[in-house]
Amino acid sequence: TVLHERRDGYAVVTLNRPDRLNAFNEAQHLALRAALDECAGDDACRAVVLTGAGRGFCAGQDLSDRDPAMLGAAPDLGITLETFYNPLVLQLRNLAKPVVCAVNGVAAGAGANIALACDIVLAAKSAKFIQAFSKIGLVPDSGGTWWLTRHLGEARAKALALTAHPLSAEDAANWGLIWRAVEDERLMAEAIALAEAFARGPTHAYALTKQAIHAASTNTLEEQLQVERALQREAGRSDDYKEGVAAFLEKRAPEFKGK
Ligand code: LHQ
Repeated sequence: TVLHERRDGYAVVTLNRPDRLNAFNEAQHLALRAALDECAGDDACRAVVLTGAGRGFCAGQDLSDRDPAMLGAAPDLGITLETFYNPLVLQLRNLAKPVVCAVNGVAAGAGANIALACDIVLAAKSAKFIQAFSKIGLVPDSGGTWWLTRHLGEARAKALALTAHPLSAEDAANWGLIWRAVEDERLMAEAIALAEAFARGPTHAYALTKQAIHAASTNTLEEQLQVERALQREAGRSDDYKEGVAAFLEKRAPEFKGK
């Protein structure tokens, strides 16, 4: 259900249920969580690319899954979120290395919002982002209401959520929901180029940068300046900072170790 390729300095993790557009069942959740846990714990892995096999990225929850929490007269979807989706969103967000999402095709429901939980989202021009939830009588989950509102503002967030309008990759990029829309045939090359660059980068400083930007969402300027002070103090003690300055002064490329 998930392919996990370990490459030189980074990992490529591929959702792999293409006949279901990589919709999530329990097995795919567990396999993705295990792959990301391994990436998190492996110092040799300094960036992650997340993508999907086949023509879709991810169609969200597999609506034919037999998860007991989803069955019966009064299914408890809260249990499904609490058990699987919420931890996944936080795992992606809190991973102490950059996560690049290569959205290769349609990203619907929780599939769209899991893409948005990644640090840098590249999408193939043919891909679409669909907040499909309202079509089946649900509420956007997996952070959807948070990402849409933060990135786009309430007007566009509400329209996307209430209408389930399929947002093109180019509109998503122009609106600031994702980093870039790229030609379909260039998608993986561009995602890999980013991961390769991150794999040679100051991994610890990247992790601190993620933390700082996440904190900014809810902080005042005064609070955020304090966050930056604390994180910069930590970055300033790293080997990579020493190396970065030395390389600059010696007019050579830095050799970051990620620490
Ligand atoms: C699927 C699915 C799918 C199963 C395509 N499941 N088979 C959280 C907690 C608990 C419960 C509920 O949900 C959540 C979060 C959520 O994610 S809710 C939202 C769930 N996702 C959706 O509602 C999206 C459903 N899919 C679609 O609307 C379409 O498939 C999209 C727009 C994604 C793609 O349309 P097409 O390109 O026309 O493809 P298709 O519909 O023909 O799909 C291809 C196959 O994949 C097809 O199977 P088949 O056997 O006919 O070839 C679909 O049944 C299957 N598939 N999504 N979520």
